[in-house]
Amino acid sequence: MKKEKICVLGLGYIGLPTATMFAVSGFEVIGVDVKPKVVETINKGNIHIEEPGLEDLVKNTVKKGDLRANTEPEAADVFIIAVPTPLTQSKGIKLNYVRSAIQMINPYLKKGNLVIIESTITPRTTEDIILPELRNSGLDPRKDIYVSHCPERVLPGKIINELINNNRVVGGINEESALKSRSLYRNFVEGEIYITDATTAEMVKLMENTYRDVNIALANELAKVSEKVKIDIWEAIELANKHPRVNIHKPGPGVGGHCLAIDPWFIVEKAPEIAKLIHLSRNINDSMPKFVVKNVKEKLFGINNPKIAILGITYKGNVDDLRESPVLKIIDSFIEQGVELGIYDPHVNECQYKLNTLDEAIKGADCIIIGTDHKEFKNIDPIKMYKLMRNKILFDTKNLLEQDKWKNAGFSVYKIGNYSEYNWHNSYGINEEFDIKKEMI
Ligand code: SAJ
Repeated sequence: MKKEKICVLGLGYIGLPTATMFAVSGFEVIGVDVKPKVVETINKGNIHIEEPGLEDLVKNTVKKGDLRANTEPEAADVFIIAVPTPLTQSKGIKLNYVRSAIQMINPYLKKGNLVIIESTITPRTTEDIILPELRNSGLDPRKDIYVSHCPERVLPGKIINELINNNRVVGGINEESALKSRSLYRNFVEGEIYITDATTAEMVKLMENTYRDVNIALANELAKVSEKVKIDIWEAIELANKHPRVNIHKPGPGVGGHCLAIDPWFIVEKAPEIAKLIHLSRNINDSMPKFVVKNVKEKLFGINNPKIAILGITYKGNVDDLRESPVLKIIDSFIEQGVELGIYDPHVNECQYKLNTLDEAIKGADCIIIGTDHKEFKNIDPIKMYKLMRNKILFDTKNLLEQDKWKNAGFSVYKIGNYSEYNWHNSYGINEEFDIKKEMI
């Protein structure tokens, strides 16, 4: 039997794993990317992004001939669009990559084809922009083809597992489109696949990331308040979350990545006069890099020509992704102020800054900032760091390191939202020891 052919446009963090999963599931898949280097890398069976488990799958499927890449699309049964939808300087949504992807597939579209938009888009984009654009193919998208918005909801670092196991929402321009899309994803999705209309699916995806962004903004605001009332916000959040209906997220240096830091703006853009909480939350999260810089400068007060070692610059732990990383804003601010920096990130090979080894970054430094919660950092030996540094200050924006271990090694340890030195249970966590001490009082 002839294999169904799928053409995936955009071979980034979502497009490439999705293309690969369809190739693994028995489809003939053509991946399209405008960057010749990406196409070349994939055709050699290699990958240009860091994602656990992906490289082996790409290698195998390319070898078998089930996945190949090109800079141009070709005729297929299904077209999946997974190109970026970035923000403009003024926080508007740039739809030009989606538009040009549709323009690229229009000459190849045939009756009966299914077109799926996976890229995150503003509510009503499928109805108001994608359908008119598809009409330029000469076909009537409501009668001749099937069209759906099927947003991806996977977490970078766990993409393969989540592609298979997460529940999905599939929104069609009509019921047939939704049903056809559901059967397609069924080939590898083991989670539930819920069907709805395209606009609801657009909104659901944005709401998920907005919920998280607003929740993190609350945590960040509470962290700032905790410094005023002199408590450790990390302990307070852990205790509040013991309540069965409370789930406060974690404070940090800000919110990065291409989802949480971006998606809420899609809603704000559509309804600026209504979406006030969402807008404010974005501003609170965007204020965190400045807050970190101010805090660290206070700790460095009186030190001449300080050097700061920044460990971890990606937007979150254990990925190589720098998109919207708040740590880059922290770095830029220190560079602007002429502060000497050592920068170390075991997951990043190349970026706009000069990267150091851990020892180079730490040597002669006065302060370490933990910017990202990479798992490797937990094994850093504070005694070794102590010997290499001039002053011994640790500012852990992610509450990653064992505070007592670093304190015992001679470090002054600070976190966001932490004034625990004022508290009588300073060296106790939320553990048995803490409960015992409480009982004694
Ligand atoms: N962060 C905090 N505090 C927290 C949790 C996260 O400051 O308590 C920060 C992280 O450090 C990071 C940012 O938020 O800078 C975003 O990280 P994340 O792990 O929450 O999310 P993403 O952007 O990697 O992936 C999200 C996921 N969405 C949800 O969990 C609702 C993922 O499922 C989506 O597929 C993805 O966005 C997307 O593509 O939209």
